[in-house]
Amino acid sequence: NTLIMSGTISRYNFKAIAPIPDSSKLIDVVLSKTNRKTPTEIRANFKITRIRRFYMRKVKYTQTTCNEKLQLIVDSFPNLDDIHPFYADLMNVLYDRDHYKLALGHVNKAKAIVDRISNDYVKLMKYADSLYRCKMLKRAALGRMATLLKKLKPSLGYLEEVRKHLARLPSINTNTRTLLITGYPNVGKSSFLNNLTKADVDVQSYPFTTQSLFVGHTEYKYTDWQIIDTPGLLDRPISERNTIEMQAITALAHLNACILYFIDISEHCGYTISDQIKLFKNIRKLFYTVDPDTQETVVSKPIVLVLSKIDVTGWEEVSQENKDLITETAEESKAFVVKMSNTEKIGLDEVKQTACDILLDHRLTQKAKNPKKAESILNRVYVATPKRKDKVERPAHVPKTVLDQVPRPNDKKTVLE
Ligand SMILES: Nc1nc2c(ncn2[C@@H]2O[C@H](COP(=O)(O)OP(=O)(O)OP(=O)(O)O)[C@@H](O)[C@H]2O)c(=O)[nH]1
Ligand SMILES: [Mg+2]
Repeated sequence: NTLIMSGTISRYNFKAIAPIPDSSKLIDVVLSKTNRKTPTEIRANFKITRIRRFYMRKVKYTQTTCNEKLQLIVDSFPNLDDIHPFYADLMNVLYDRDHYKLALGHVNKAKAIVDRISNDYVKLMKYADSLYRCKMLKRAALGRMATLLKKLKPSLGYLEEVRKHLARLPSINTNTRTLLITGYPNVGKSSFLNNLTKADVDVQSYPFTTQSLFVGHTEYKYTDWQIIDTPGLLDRPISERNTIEMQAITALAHLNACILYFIDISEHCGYTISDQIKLFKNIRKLFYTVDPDTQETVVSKPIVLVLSKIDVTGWEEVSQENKDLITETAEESKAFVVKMSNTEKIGLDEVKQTACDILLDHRLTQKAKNPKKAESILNRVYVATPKRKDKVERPAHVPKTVLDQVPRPNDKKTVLE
């Protein structure tokens, strides 16, 4: 049986895109290649057919180089329809899907125009009756191609900016085991990532320190886990969220991860516990899905409510009202509650273990529920039942020495010390 790899590629090498030349550089490269590869070795006394052929070749050569360069640019950028929805959405948030598609479309369309220019002038050259005419037509053709490339300036400039930014994006694997940290600003998210990984993310005593996604790696049960830190969120409708917050929302919506929702119970972050719970309830729908069979809403992502900064305010000091609020919310969302402190290093491992364990558990149940997965596992299990080849009885032979050592049911059990 052949194993067919399906699904989308989980990791993209966005860092491998070659720098995009600006339009004048592109014109330079194309024209100088034409000059180098098709040197002028033609004289007025040559036969006109030979002269025509020479200049036609020059125009066609320029057309080919031009289109090769443009194709290379188009091919080097990911197609938003082919990549994982997380990356497609993230790129939409960061670079605007329409702008991106328009820029690539602009470059792509230029190829067809180059072809048309080339064809038009090659046709005209068939009627040129002198070296001078041929040369003028060639010059006009190359000139028009150069003008066309010049018009690509804004699109090429934009694509180069996108390329530079893409190269700085963290490499998030959409398939690997993931813990996703979220919550209000200033609640200790980045400090937690730094405590568990070598990520070394900036930590400051003011909100909005983290402005993009960060990824760190840790080990649990002998496998690699990625932990993603996200920018802090405020409680507001999605339409009012800015680019920075939308990166966090995109990750929350698309990544199959265990969600670590941080609640600063000391309220030192500047937001009350009840506000933090309100935000949780607002974004909670991102972790729910509707079961296609029962039409019931189910919690599709495991959640841990991480109560942070317990070195400042212990759980006992939290008002009864807030305690109830937290406990009820956790029950509603089937979330686990773990208390921790980054500065005193209390509960760090407990948060990690809880999160990892419930994600592993969740992945197992998801796999068992998926009928396709179950079927594919069954397909790999094959129970062979041998057919009898004759009537001869072949009883199992157990040596007497072994039989003698087998304890009978009424033998006394020996207890090992
Ligand atoms: N006392 C105490 N302070 C903490 C703890 N964790 C973080 N802090 C402090 O809280 C402040 C914010 O910490 P960050 O880790 O930057 O918080 P964040 O959630 O990443 O904040 P944003 O990036 O702005 O969303 C810093 O001054 C930290 O030193 C903790 O467990 N106890
Ligand atoms: Mg941060």
